Amino acid sequence: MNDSLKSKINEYKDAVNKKLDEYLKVQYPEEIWDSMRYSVLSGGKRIRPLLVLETCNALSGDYLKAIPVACAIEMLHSQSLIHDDLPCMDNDDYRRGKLTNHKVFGESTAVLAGDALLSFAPQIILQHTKCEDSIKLKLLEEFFISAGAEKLIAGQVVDIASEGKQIDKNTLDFIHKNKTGALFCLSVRSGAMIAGADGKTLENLTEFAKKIGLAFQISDDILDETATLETLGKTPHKDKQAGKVTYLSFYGMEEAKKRLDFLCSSACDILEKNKINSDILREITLSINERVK
Ligand code: GRG
Repeated sequence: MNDSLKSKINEYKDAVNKKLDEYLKVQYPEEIWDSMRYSVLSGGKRIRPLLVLETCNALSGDYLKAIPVACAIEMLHSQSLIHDDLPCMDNDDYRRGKLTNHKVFGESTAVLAGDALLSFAPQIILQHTKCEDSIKLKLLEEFFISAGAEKLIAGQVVDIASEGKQIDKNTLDFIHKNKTGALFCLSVRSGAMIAGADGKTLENLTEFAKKIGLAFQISDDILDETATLETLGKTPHKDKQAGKVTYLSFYGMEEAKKRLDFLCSSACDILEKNKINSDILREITLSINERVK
């Protein structure tokens, strides 16, 4: 990646991290804000906020206007990780190279920190996004749908119900289109809506986001098997231990990598065909493929 792309990506990440820190100001009772801050400000690749800001920028929007929604989506993502790590779900001790939220703050505070992030995030969109009310309403509608029983929660429910079972490809796709793909789509669409994208552009970008969302999950499944606690930041081999079917166990390594490659190159084709000129969206796509190289 060239230096100017690296510096733009760092500019985006710094802007998001600064605002997250600002929005999540500690108040009484401190315990809950400390717990929320612990997870949200604990690193992470910030891929979803980057997608929001760069999609807005690539469509000639002002990316600064998209920062509140980028932060809100990162809060939602953090909430889903806190709850996913709980003993009643995936039961993980490590996340982003640190102890999981419930290991530090206890289960009841971790549940409440997730709940608090989920209700705080849309307030950030509502109070801080400078755009027309009709766009703000649409951002909120898509945020709530993505977080709810039609998307994120649907994926999680079917994932849990499928543990130890030999599921088919449609079920596997359903889980990950919702658990992972939904927030990729929400990110790209939110950035595009703030830039004032038309329906056709939104459709094309949704197709792009679906492909990189699935690609990201395939790379995640491969890394769960091949990476270490140090590089992964969380306990490896969890999927196998939980008896989960993954893209890796379903297709085998060679085919899984082929699919990952295909999804990333067709995502880049969508950008090119539709003249969405963004070296950063392209670079993010390539980096998803590079994760497992
Ligand atoms: C929304 C109310 C509500 C509940 C959430 C727990 C749950 C229901 C859903 C689980 C969603 C989940 C954990 C999906 C996994 C997605 C995924 C690939 C996470 C890893 O993302 P990275 O690698 O993480 O971008 P970093 O740490 O870099 O941010």
